[in-house]
Amino acid sequence: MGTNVNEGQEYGADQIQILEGLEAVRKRPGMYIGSTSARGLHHLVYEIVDNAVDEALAGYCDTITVTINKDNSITVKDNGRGIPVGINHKKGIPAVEVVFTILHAGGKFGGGGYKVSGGLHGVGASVVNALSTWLEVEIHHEGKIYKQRYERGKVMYPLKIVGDTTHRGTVVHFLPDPTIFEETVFDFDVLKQRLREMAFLTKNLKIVLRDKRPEEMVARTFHYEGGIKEYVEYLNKHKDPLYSDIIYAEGQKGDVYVEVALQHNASYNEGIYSFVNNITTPEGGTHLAGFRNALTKTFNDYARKNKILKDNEANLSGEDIREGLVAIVSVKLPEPQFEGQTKQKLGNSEARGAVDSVVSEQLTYYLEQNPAVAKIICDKAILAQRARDAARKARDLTRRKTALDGMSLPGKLADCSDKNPENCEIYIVEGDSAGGSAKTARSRATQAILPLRGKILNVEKSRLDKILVNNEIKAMITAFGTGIHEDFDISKLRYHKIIIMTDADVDGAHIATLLLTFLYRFMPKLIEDGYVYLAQPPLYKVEKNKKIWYAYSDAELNSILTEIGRDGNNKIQRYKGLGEMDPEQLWETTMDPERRILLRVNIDQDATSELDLTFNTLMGDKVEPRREFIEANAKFVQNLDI
Ligand code: TTJ
Repeated sequence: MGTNVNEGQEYGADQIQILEGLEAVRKRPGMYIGSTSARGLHHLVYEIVDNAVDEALAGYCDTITVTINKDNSITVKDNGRGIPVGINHKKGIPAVEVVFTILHAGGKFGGGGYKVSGGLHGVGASVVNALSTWLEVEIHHEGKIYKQRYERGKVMYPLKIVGDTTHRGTVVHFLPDPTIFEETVFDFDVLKQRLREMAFLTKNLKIVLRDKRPEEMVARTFHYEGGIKEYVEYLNKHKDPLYSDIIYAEGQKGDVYVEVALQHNASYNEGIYSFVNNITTPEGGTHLAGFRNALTKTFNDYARKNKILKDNEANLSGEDIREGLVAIVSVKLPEPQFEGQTKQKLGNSEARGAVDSVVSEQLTYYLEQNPAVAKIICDKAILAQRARDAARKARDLTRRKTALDGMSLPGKLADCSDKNPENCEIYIVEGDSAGGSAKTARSRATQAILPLRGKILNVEKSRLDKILVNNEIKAMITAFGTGIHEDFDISKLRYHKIIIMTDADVDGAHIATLLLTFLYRFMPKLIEDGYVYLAQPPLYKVEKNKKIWYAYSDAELNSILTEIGRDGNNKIQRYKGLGEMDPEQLWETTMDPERRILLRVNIDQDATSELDLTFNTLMGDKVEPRREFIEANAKFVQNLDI
């Protein structure tokens, strides 16, 4: 049915080349979308949405709707001008067909706007098509609906007109190929996070995410008139902003469009997130360097000029000025060059100067107009400077000490006898009594025990000088052996498993979170590389006729009771803490490598500004990991003001 748009289209050498191109994508999908795991699956959606966002950036589209359908297919719809349906003269087929069947053909057809290119993932719609069981595109253009369908990248029929319309825009509907992807179920929260980020980065663009899989459809709308200003506001929502303005600079230098928003909070960390053409650059690059340089220079100039810094006082360092800073640095440029191992670092040198000059000019002006805010920031930076001096002295002292004494291990540590780190694990245990049980229970050769007393310092709420004199923190740093921050050296790690063992209750979860926060801020690589684990003590002990079962969740308790029969002979004990277990029980349930459950802690690599911890269960066939704990901790860093 329908009218053939390009009657007599011939499939010649060009078309054969096309098929070979998409065949290559199907043979080595990882080369084009990074992986065929859940991460790669979700990238398909971003690839398609990126095209619609380009149309929004060009000023022709203000709403994008993404729908997860019942069958886990995805529909992306925009109200832009529509992918061109006219014949592309070079290829002799409609431009839309070029977009979906020719590798690396982007959506730039002489129009304005910035085409996202480069980076691992800016690979385009044809890759999504190649990796889909089927894909249908519908274009509403000048009263007509044009349609084409592809299966595994192959054209099913020439572009045809299938009806009339009063709308304009593009609809793409696709089903990821289950023979390519290990995971084919979309995660609403993962899409939500990225789409929200895209909406923040493109002011006034409305993005709707709908999930039709549940009985009742779920929908979220992301629409931010303030763009990245609202992004900063959102990131500081749970923090304690030091002033009410969000400082904002925007401008264009040559080909580079620059937008920056910032605000300080009362914390001691910096959270600067940089983007190039709406793609996150976790490793920064020239745009970030330009921003930092402008910030340091502008504040020092201001502080000198206004006698906040005296002539005989040292300059504020960049780090001092960035203490408690939350900022978004977003640049758009026509041909971004990505560098570094993971291609996540901007290399274009023109971006450095562009960001530097836009920020310097507008920030200087802002500070002059807002002396009260300027004073607040300078005062915080001066306090940071003093604390940093004190911390440096404390650290020099410990460095000298460790150099002289060799390694003086903490007194509380019961070390293991094996000296090969690969065989060794260290249990960080809450409380002296549980620590005592663990010391008795452990396998001495490979398991070390470090008991920690009571409350763990919240590193989010203290400056470095305070943190480095804390006994618990010092004990962990010396026991691990790696050093911290820029001194960190993974090759000195003394244990290849760092296992946090706390009570299975709210307080235990809180302590575990504080410990994870410390590790994340001081030795993030330990988490990134998968050395950090959470022990999972059981919640229940069931006894019947001298036989014992342990349950690690309510669900498991239920299934045990179903199995053994629910009668008066069952003795059920709810463990409230590690202390209620004798050493033998602790060994059997939580420490014996043959029987225990460990959760490995990860940092979600795609969650840029909203750092999430994820947990992988080791021995996952045994039981489900404890849900409450994960839920309490999943939104880890975003809510780092624990
Ligand atoms: C290009 O310049 C001429 C007018 O149309 C421009 C264009 O390609 N617009 C466009 C593409 N709008 N929307 C898209 C698009 C939307 C989706 C959902 C998917 C793809 C691949 C493109």
